[in-house]
Amino acid sequence: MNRRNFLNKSYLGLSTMLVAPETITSLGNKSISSISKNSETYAISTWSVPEANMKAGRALEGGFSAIEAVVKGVAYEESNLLNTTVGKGGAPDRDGVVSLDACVMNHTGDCGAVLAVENITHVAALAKEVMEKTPHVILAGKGARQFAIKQGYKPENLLTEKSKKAWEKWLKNGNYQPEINVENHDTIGMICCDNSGNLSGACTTSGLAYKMSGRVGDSPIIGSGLYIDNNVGGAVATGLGEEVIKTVGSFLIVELMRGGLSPQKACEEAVNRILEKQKGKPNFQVAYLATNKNGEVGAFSIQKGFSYTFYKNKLNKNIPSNSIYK
Ligand code: SD4
Repeated sequence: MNRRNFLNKSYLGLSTMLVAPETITSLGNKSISSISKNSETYAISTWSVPEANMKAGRALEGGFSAIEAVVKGVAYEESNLLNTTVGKGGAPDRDGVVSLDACVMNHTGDCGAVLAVENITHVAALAKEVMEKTPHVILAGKGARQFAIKQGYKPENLLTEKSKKAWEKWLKNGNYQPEINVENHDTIGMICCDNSGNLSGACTTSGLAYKMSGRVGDSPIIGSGLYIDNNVGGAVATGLGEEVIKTVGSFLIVELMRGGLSPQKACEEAVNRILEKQKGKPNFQVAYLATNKNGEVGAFSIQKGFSYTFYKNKLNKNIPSNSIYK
């Protein structure tokens, strides 16, 4: 099933059903231990990514841990040539070079990230290797690429003919403006809950199309593009990374949930933090997706058009998110 069919078959209006009301009265540190773990596995991802999300959901059902499942899931989009904002086939920077960003975070609070990596498709898996096999959290650029090759990753040309043509067309004007076009935002942020009730997440992207060389967005920045606290919940971001970084969006959402907000309310508050700084209607998109330890899910965006994919009990659904601007 292609993405658009999947989107068309989505269950409109289901978001209100899945986003439970404020059932958590307090997630403050003292009450955390009394919250029962949700041992039903589930996977959530930003945007309409049915295959990737299902891969993760099925991996969880097969007994894989949340961190293994997120990496397996997002790998699908990283090698999907039709997705021009993730992995191989991703839009290049202004100089025609595809550079990828990714990070992962697991239930123990360990994390790994790779920034501005060229020629390596599966950067979320690479971020997991940084987490597991190095004393560091972040590897960038050449060093990340060298580490990947040492780990046995094959360098590839990530620029497809289609992306090259689109870039050449863009070069004619060469005007860089952040775009709110929904189709231009497909960065995949994924959070999984495994059968031990543990949460892990991954975020992987080629970043903004035609960015400046060396530009890194929110996606590989722990706390901005992704944050997990296994006692509280997790959050992921997509959209204009600069605005997410300025408000440390994903960390903010997790802290708001720790303070007692539902995932939905926390996402809304994080979007508001961005809007507070804007004069008038912003011309960019930022969207958040979050879950807590009760298995509740929330999503919210600035502009309309954001949706997320939710896999649970063998059902994979695309759910439209609410937004500030309709
Ligand atoms: C970035 N947040 O690099 C990413 C872009 C994005 O869907 O989400 N695109 O700023």
